[in-house]
Amino acid sequence: MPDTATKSSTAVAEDRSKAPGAGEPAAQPQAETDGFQLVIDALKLNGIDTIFGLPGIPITDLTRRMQKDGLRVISFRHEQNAGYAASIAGFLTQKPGVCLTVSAPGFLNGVTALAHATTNCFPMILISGSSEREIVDLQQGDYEEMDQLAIAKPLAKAAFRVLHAEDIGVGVARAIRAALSGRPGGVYLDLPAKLFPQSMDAEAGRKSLIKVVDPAPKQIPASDAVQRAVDLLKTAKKPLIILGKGAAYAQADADIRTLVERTGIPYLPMSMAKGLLPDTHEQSASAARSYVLPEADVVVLIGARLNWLLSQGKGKTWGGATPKAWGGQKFVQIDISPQEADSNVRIDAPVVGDIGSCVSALLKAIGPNWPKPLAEWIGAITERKTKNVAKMAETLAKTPSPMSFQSALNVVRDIVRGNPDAMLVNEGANALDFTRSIVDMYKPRKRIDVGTWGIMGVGMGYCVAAAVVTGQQVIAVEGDSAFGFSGMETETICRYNLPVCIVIMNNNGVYRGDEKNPTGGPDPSPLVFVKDARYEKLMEAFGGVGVHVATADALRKAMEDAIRSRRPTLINAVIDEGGGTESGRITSLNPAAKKKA
Ligand code: ADP
Ligand code: TZD
Ligand code: MG
Repeated sequence: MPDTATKSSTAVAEDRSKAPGAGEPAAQPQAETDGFQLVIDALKLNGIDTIFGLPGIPITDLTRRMQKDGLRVISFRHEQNAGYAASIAGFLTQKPGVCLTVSAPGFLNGVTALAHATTNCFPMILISGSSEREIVDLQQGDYEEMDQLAIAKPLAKAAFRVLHAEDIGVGVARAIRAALSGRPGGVYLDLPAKLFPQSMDAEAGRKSLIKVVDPAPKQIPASDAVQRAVDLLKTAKKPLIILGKGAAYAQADADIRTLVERTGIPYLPMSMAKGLLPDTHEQSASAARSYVLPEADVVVLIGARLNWLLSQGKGKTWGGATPKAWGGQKFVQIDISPQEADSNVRIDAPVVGDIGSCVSALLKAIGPNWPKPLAEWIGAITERKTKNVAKMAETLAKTPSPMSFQSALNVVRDIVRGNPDAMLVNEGANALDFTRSIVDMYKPRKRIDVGTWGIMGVGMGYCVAAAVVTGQQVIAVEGDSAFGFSGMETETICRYNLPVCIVIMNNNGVYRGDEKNPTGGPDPSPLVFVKDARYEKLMEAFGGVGVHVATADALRKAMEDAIRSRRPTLINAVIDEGGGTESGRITSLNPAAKKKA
C-alpha cells in the first residue's frame, strides 16, 4: 500500500503544476505533498477506509480530498452522532473508527463520543482541526479558540497533537496503536489548521508514513494463571460463565462457543454479547438470571466488568445479605486489562490476556473430557427458565389496544428471528429493557445499544455505522425520548439511502407519557412530550418511508415492507402511555427522599 502514498502525493504536485499562473513546468519539477495529503495517505496506508464527520474550517478541504482519494466520507448533521458512529464502527471491525470534526464547538460535540468510546473500550480516533497554537496559547481570541488537547486528555485513552507535516505519519500511527492495543479506547488527534497546507518533498513524505505492524498484539496469558483458573473451576458445584461485550469485540466466537459447550457451564450474555451463542441455546441462563447470580459459586467473567451492570459483583443481586455485602462467589476474570481485577470484589483467578488467547489456553488446560456440571444445578436452572419462558409467552401472546411494549416487541422478535443477520440498534429505558429481554439474538455482534453509560443518543449514529460497515439491514428499536437525541440523522440515513428501519416505541415521553404537572399549571410535566407526535413525517420529509401503526399486525407488515424494500423507514408505533416504569429496570438507582418517621 505504500504505492498509494506515492501516487496520490505525486498527483497533488501535478495538479499544482497545472494550476493557472503556475507557468511553464520547471525543468525538473520537485514532486511535493502537503499536510492534507499526508493525513489521507497515512489513514489509507493503515487500512482506514471510512470517515464519519462534519466539514467546516479548517477541515473542509480535507473531507473533499478524502472523498476524491477514495475514502468513504459519511457526513452527519451533528458531530456527536458521527462520533458515536465511529465508536461503534470500531467495536464492529476491530479497526479504529475515525470521526473528523472542526475546532472548538465541533470538537466538543465529538468529545462525548470520544469519552463514550473510552468508557466502553471501543477503538476510536477523534480527529479535530484546531486553531493557531500561538493565538490559542496566549488566549488572544482566535476563531474557535480552545485548548482542545488539554480538554481531550482526561476523556481519552491517549491524546496527541501534530505540528509538522513530517510528523503526521508518527501521529497517525501512535493514534492507531493507542486505540487498538491492550484495552481499546478513544484517542484524540489534534491537527492545527496550519498543518494542512504545509508542503514537503513527496518522497520524504512517503517515507515518513508508518504502516502500523500488529497494532493489537496478542497477549498470551501466563500458564500458572490459566492453571489457577482451571483449579478453581474444578471446585465449582454451581459454575456460571458471564460473557461481556469484550468477548463480542474479541471475535473469538468459535473458541468461546467450544468453551461453553465443552464444559456444559450455563452462561449469561451481557446485552451486547447476546448472540455470541444464539439466545435460544440450551445453556443460556438469561431467563433465570435472578436465580443464577446469587446461587452460582464460581463465576467466569469473559470480557465483562463487575460494574453497575452487574451490581458490582455484590449485594442482593449476588445473594449478599446487605446492599454492599459479598455473596460468597469466587471469580475467574478473563480481561486484557491487568488493572481490572479486584475493582469491586476479590478476583481469585485473574487471567490477563486477549480473550482469544485466554480462551484457547483454557480450552487446552481443561482438555477434552471436562465433567459436566451437576445435574441438580442444571435442572434447577432449567426449571426456572421453563417457568419464566412460559410466563413471558403468555404476555407476548396478548394483543392489547393500544399496544403494550410486549405486544409490539413480540413482532420485532419474530422479524429478528426471520432476519438473523440484521443489526439491532436499541436505546431508551423501557424500550431498551423490554427489547433486551424479549428479542433473541442469533449471531455475534448484531446487537448494539446504550452500553456502559446507558447513554441516550447513540441511536442514529449507530444505525448509520452499522449499515455502512456491515452492509446489512439495520433495525432500530428506539424510545421516543431516545430517538429525539439524534433524530435529525434520519436525513443522513436517507441521503446515503441506508437500509435502516427505525421503530419508535412511542409512549409520549420519558418512561411514560401520562405524567401531570403537579401544580396544575399550563406547562407539561418535564417527562412528557407532545401527545401522538408524528415522528414518521420526519422520515417522509427526506424522502424515506414513514408509517404510523397502532396494531401489532400493522407493525409486522410495515417492518416486513421495510426489510423487503431496504428503504429508509421510520415506523411510529403507538404504545400505551401508561405501560412503562420509571427508569425501566433500574428503578433502584433513583435517589428517593428519606421518608419522615
Ligand atoms: P459488558 O458491559 O458487556 O459487561 P464491559 O464493557 O464492562 O462489558 O467489559 C468489557 C471488558 O472487556 C473490559 O474490561 C475490557 O478490558 C475487556 N476487553 C476488551 N477487549 C478485549 C480483548 N480483546 N481481550 C480481552 N479483554 C478485552
Ligand atoms: N441523557 C443522556 C445522554 N442519557 C441518559 N441516559 C439520560 C439523559 C436519562 N435517560 C435515561 O436514562 S432513559 C431516558 C433518559 C432521558 C429516556 C427514556 O425514555 P424513552 O424510553 O422514551 O427513550 P421509554 O420506553 O419511554 O422508557
Ligand atoms: Mg418513551
